[in-house]
Amino acid sequence: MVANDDQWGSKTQKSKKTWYLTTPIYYPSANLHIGHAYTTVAADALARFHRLYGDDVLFVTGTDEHGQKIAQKAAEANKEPKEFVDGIAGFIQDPLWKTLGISYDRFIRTTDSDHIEIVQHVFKQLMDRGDIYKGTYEGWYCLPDETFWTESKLVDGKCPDCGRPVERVRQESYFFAMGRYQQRMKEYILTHPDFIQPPSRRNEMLSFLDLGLEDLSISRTSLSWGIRVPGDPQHVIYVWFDALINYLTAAGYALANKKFEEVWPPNVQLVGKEIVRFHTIIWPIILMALDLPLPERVFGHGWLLIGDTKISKSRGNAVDPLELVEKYGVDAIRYYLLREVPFGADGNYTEESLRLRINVDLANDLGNLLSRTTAMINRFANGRIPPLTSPSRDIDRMLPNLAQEVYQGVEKAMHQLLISDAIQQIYRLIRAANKYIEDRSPWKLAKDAALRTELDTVLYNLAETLRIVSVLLSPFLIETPEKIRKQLGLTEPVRSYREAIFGQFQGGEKIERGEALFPRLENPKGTENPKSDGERLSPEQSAPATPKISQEAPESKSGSEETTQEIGIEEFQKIDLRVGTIRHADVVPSADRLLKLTVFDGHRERTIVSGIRAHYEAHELVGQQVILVANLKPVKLRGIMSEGMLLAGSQDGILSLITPSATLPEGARVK
Ligand code: ME8
Repeated sequence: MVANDDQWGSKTQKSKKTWYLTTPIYYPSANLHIGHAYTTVAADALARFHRLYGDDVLFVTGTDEHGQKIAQKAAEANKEPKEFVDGIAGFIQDPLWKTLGISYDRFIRTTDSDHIEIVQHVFKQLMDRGDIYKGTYEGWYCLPDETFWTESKLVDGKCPDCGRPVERVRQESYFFAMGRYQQRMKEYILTHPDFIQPPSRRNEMLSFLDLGLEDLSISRTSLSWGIRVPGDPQHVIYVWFDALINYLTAAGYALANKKFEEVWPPNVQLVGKEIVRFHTIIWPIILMALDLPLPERVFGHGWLLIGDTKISKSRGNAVDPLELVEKYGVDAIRYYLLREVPFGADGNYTEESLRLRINVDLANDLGNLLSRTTAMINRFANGRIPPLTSPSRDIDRMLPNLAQEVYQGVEKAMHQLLISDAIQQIYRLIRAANKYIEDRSPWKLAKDAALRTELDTVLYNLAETLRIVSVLLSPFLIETPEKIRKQLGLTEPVRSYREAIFGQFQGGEKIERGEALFPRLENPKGTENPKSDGERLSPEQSAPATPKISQEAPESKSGSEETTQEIGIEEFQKIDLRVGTIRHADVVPSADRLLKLTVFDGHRERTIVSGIRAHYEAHELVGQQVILVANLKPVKLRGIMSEGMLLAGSQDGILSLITPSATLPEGARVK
């Protein structure tokens, strides 16, 4: 598939610079939780996007294994520190990141021998340049954050960052002479508006610098679990100084090959907001002291919270990502992490919001689009994608135009690290395609042979849109794009983002219907599904586009697969089925799936609210005979009391009301 570069605003030439992306390296003090998965899945989506975009990508993540906290945890577990971290670092790689599909190029551990060498090399270089000197440190230390604090910075005698108690430390120490870089650092931030993102974090860092910058204690004698200071083995190097240098090690710093020149500096460094200070003050000053270029962008994203509390290992509210994957599947979890919270802001995690995303966005909007489209191609086009025709109606040009607009929107959002926005763009296309099905009602076009070309155009547009959706979703979801493509008869994986150009199907490709992409989850009792973005729906409305015939009937993926429990004739006879005639039909304002029907049942007129608006125009129903469940308990839908239910059959997005084959008197019993 060849796309025109100008049209798509993409690059024609690969840049020489490797696109270098990092996450924080996490403490293997306990198993990681969804907060860590949040950063890492976001980084993975960026890495996959850039690979598909044609960049050579170096994506690095790893573990920060030294320091007092880890030493203490190892002692508690009755293990040697190395043995302790080996277990957790191994688990993080496999099964954790493997299961979540994290496509890192290097998993760096600070106990790796090349890293130890580079840290000592940097230490020596800075000593030689006079940026490291020996002195005595007297002050406070926050163990959970592994951070030194002077008396004046404490808040109520506690750590100003996390509010936890600090311990008094007095020891001989090596110092990094950061203070002298204060002005240079400030100027750098001011003249590089993209360096710290989002802008609120930038302002915080400028204010921090204005308070004055002290030299940093970067060695400890009270601890043996760490990298030794070269030439002075009594001292081990401060864990943050050691950890930040991982970004140099992974880039190939000080190796005798050319890799470092191609890689350096990092294009994007993702971190949580609590460690922005380390990454935008201490880290860049180390680089300034080494005469190296600074990272292009450090992005401090917000926290996942439960209630008002940050999810964290030490607060005991950790949620295990593997348990969630086990329950809901990897793409559901990736989707939720990437879509739910605008990247940068804090956001609340709840299992309920996760289930809603699965039901509404994945099962309803995306899953139904695929199942309806393939079902209609099967039924109306013998299972083969019809050929591309040039559309004669404006409505049939809408999806091709929107697909191009969305592609450009996604690309722009991803370059700005607006991951959730990029996904929302893709959903504009998915939702527009679902609406297009309703607007064009292919099952109606299929009734008239003269409308064959129009029907072909509609089916082609839908298949192409889904193919494009499979391309656009590729950085975010790791199984679903392939599943969509398989059902569309495509065997090749997505290789380039530029495949998202409209018009690639030739016509004649054989589709291969498969299972539902995301089986719909039953709602826990008492909860409802919002349609999208917060709108609450009644149970009937929240039915997927493949409608249920009953509010209470169990959902079925398709009618033919349904298995039901046997019942006796007495139970069947409890259902009072009657013939009725629809006398009036109106739309229900603000409920785009509902019609309000007045049905005469032989005795009286009843109001029945029915979720069939996508399939019938109100006026075409008036006068039609229907079968109604006459003894169904009334229920309020959108404020209207609905007194019964109509029988309808449905499969794969096609719905038809059941009607007697000859006119019968209203009130006639149906048995
Ligand atoms: O700070 N919400 O490691 P760490 C969002 N080793 N992101 C979260 C999160 C939450 N509730 N909880 C954790 C360290 N994270 C150092 C880093 S880098 C040279 C050294 C993510 O195990 C987020 O990226 O405490 C945060 O910055 C990181 O995990 C902290 O991981």
